[in-house]
Amino acid sequence: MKKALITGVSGQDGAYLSRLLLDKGYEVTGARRQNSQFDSARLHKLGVASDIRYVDYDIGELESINHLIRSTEFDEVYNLAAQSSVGSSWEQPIYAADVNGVGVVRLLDALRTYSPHSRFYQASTSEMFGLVRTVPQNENTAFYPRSPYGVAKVYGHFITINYRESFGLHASSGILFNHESPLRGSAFVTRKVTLGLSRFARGEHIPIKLGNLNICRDWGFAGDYVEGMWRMLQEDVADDYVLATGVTTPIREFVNYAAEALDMRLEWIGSDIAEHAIERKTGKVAVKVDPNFFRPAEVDSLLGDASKASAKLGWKATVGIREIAAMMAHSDYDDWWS
Ligand code: NAP
Ligand code: F7E
Repeated sequence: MKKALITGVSGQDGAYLSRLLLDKGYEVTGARRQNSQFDSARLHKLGVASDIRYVDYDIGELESINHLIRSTEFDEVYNLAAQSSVGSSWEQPIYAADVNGVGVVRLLDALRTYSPHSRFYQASTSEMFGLVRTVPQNENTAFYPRSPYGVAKVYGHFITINYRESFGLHASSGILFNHESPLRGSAFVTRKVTLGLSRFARGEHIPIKLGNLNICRDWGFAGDYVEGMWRMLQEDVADDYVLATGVTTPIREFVNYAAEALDMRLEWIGSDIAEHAIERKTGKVAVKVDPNFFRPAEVDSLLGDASKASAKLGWKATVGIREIAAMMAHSDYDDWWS
């Protein structure tokens, strides 16, 4: 039985990856951060909470990481733990640097010292492309991060490559574009929209306040992306891969897809900060712009080219954005009733 360690096991990807690995017969250890109230809601939702073995650790403490890596000989280590909110990274830039950047080298160094044969996955991100240099973005596109989150992730990405090249670790980095699901955190824009619209559909007519509606993202389904993570670690040679759908969609369009799924029709009126959407049946405002959600620096548009993952890993995204919006909207609407 293969043994896998997942940091960030309580998050969206941690839950989907746990389910995937358990289905494949792995023994899954989930690293939980010490001194935080462990939220196992997503793991319960996928029915895997009681099949995981949990260990407590602190990604900020070298001794804690060393202890974690020494405790078991893991075949595969997936580093998903992060301060993952780009917006919050401006409020806690040093924390973001420590968890998302230096935290990665703490793990890599423990692996080099105590478990050099473990395979390692680093959760890199399309946010590293930031102010994009080419369209679409692939593994050769230069990085230009636009947030403390993105800057820290660039360090995590390159230190993973450096430990692979310096010490021969089987360390791979997945440059994943945005991926969503009904388990997405409620502060991310897609889930904020599906939660808000499902409340609206239930009769609670409070407008959703959003930031910049012109932003475009290459949104995929989290279930597909954890399969890609696993495939990277099954390769004989470690490498870096982009995972993306190859389709980019403006936020406004995502809102329309989610509304459609809830049998609502939106009419967009006005521009810039006066832009808003009226729901036709009720005549009430369902969405409006609130500049408080604008970011100090933006990533306007991302579009990924996952042809390397397709050619080498046989991976491709299977769920389109319209389907994802409907899946999330229906899940939020149904949960409301239960
Ligand atoms: P998520 O749902 O926000 O989960 C983040 C996880 O990290 C949670 O388990 C959280 O634990 C943990 N964490 C937060 N701060 C921590 C700390 N100081 N020490 C240890 N653990 C900490 O994120 P996700 O969407 O699953 O993303 C997984 C990884 O992929 C992250 O590294 C993210 O940056 C990266 N990524 C995500 C996307 C995406 O679109 N989802 C795209 C590219 C890359 P608690 O429950 O204790 O808070
Ligand atoms: O924002 C805009 C916002 O917070 C997407 C993380 O998983 O994916 C995620 O980061 C876009 C941004 O995700 C609101 O300005 C407008 O341009 O859903 P988000 P993110 O920042 O792309 C990447 C790949 C990761 O690696 C991260 O870990 O939507 N936007 N209005 C808004 N965003 C939010 N959150 N809330 C709004 O009201």
